Amino acid sequence: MHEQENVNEKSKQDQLKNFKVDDSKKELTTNQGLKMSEDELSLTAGERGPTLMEDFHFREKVTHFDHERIPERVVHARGTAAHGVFETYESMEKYTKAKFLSKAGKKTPVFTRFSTVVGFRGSADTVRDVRGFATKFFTEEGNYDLVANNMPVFFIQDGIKFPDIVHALKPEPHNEVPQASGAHDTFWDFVANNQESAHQVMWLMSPRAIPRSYRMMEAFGINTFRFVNKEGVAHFVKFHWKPKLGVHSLVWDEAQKIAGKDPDYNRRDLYDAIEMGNFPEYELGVQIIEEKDEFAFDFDILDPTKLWPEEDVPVTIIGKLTLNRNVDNFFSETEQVAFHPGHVVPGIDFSNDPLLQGRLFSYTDTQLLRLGGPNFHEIPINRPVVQFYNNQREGFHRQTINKGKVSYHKNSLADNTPSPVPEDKGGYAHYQEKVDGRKVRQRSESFNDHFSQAKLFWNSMSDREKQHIIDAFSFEVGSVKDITVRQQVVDMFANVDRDLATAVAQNIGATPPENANESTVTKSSKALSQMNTAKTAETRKVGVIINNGFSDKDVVEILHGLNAEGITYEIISEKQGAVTGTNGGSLMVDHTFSTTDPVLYDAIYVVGGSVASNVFHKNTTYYLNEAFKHYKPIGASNDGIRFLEENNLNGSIGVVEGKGPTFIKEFTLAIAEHRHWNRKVV
Ligand code: HDD
Repeated sequence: MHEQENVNEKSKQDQLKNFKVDDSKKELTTNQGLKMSEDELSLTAGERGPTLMEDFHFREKVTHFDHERIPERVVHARGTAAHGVFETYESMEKYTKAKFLSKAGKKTPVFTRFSTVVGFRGSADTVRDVRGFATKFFTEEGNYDLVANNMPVFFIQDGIKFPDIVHALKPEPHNEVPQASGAHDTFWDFVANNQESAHQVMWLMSPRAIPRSYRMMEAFGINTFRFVNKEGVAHFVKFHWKPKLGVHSLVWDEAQKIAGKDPDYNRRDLYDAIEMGNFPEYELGVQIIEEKDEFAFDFDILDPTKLWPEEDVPVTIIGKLTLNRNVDNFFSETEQVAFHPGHVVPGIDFSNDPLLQGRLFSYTDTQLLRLGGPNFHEIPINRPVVQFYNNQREGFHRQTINKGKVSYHKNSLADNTPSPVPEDKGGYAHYQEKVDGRKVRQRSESFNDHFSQAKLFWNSMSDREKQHIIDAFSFEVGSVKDITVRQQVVDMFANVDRDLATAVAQNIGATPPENANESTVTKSSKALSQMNTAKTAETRKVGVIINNGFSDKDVVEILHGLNAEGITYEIISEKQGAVTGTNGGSLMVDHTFSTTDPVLYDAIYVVGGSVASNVFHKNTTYYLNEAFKHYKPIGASNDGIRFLEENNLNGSIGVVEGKGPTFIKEFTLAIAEHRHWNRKVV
């Protein structure tokens, strides 16, 4: 355990080392440390007789197995996580006394868990859903958790409605259908009858809901927090994560297919990237509003269904998160990690955002059930890297052995310790916001505008994103069986945009809105469209389709060239083993056509080979057309070029052919583009 001044980026890993066990090459023992001579046969009365009660090894092994499941998270059950480091770019002392943000270059160990929200623990990664992005900073002042989502707003304004939205979104209770999907009656019935959800639903229908990778999504703390500095001056703050690789999404047809071909798609992507040394990076940004400007906006800054447009309140980048180490054990680390937006450090405080206030209760409460008692903070992944001292004792699975007979405050027997720490010595003291009011169950009128920002979002979308949103509404609401609910949804979104509602109505057999009270907002925000994001080919994955008799020299040069651009690739052919080139060079095959699929690649590169069987031909045609349909870059060289010609793809947008450095350069640019939306796809 470290004392405060020793905390550095390695502190968490050093701490975890003490708990790691390597069972390989060891002798088998029971949990009591007893070496066992047999592990496959239970103790029986005679070779064909019944098992004996005294078989402690059988009992221990099976009992442990019988108890191996814990409740999955009620939301965000499906997830994956990694360790990393957060580095502060510049001191934020002016705004916050949080020590981990107080010095340029300061490094803090972190653990980040990504998740989908609605699906069960075994559900597919690429469903249409919000994604969670929760980070635990192991700071010298204790754990700070930033529990964020990949959309900047929420469905509801008050924590008391969280059970309602989640019940409506989860599989329906009578038949537990559908899994990990909002495309059903109860969700849309909730939406139509809780119109504060309009803004987030627009985000949910957009490409943001099917990210290409956890490495390529933004995230947002959503709730308004406070920064408090040494002088006690507070500012309102919102947190943002901005991925270095830009924000990129799948297309819907692809996302659905991936859910079958590789349900672990996003999990695998993160794990593989980290194993390869392609460490995901995200910059932390903050939007800051002075307390005096609390009422300066045309929305309430405490309303979690509203974002603060970046054009009005710029995002200042203050540090960088790098994920650089996979977990050793999924259950011990990823499953047992327990986040809580109420885990704060001095200098970070709450606002009266009613959703945040609700969250502050829920997270500890849920861990008590999920992790089986009040000592979950002692589970290795959850421990702060500074020692904790207080008078809490006992409870299930207590690990620490607290010495002495005093476990109360105040006392004289232990000199009144552990002693509270004054604020100026680093003790947490809540910001002394002045509040007074009657006890009411009422919301301020300033929370009542549900459509202006939904319209701002719509206005900010490119044509491609708008079409995605129309298609998503048509699929989701079109899957609703109750036609009155469908109509209610159409009528509701006419308040956002009449053309949107009309297009959806036409697709789903509802009546186009007649007397729409369409929002009059004309403003747009560049920051909201993914079209304006960073573009790079780095870490993208190319499927290389190749067969025996390929042209070694050209192809090896190209593959090296792509690698040098940070692009990764997998060799796909008809059979496993090696493919051999005309000059005798060979490449190991990673996948046959049947063990992978074009939806699992960012781009396809066809090389072909002099030997092309019918099977090779048929599959190459499928791979090319599927990639083309999903707007992906396609490259071809040597024998591969004739496949382009056969499929009438040559000369199309985002289709590159040729050889040598020019081809490498052009193909890299095409890959960096992510998708070629201007392509004509029939
Ligand atoms: Fe929550 C988990 C993010 C509102 C109650 N939430 C959870 C996780 C994320 C978020 C990323 C997964 C953490 C992990 O990986 O273990 N939640 C959010 C955001 C919200 C939000 C960004 C809106 C600003 N949540 C919210 C409300 C409530 C909860 C309003 C309840 C009143 N959330 C929970 C929970 C979970 C949870 C039930 C389930 C598992 C857990 O906490 O540890 O307590």
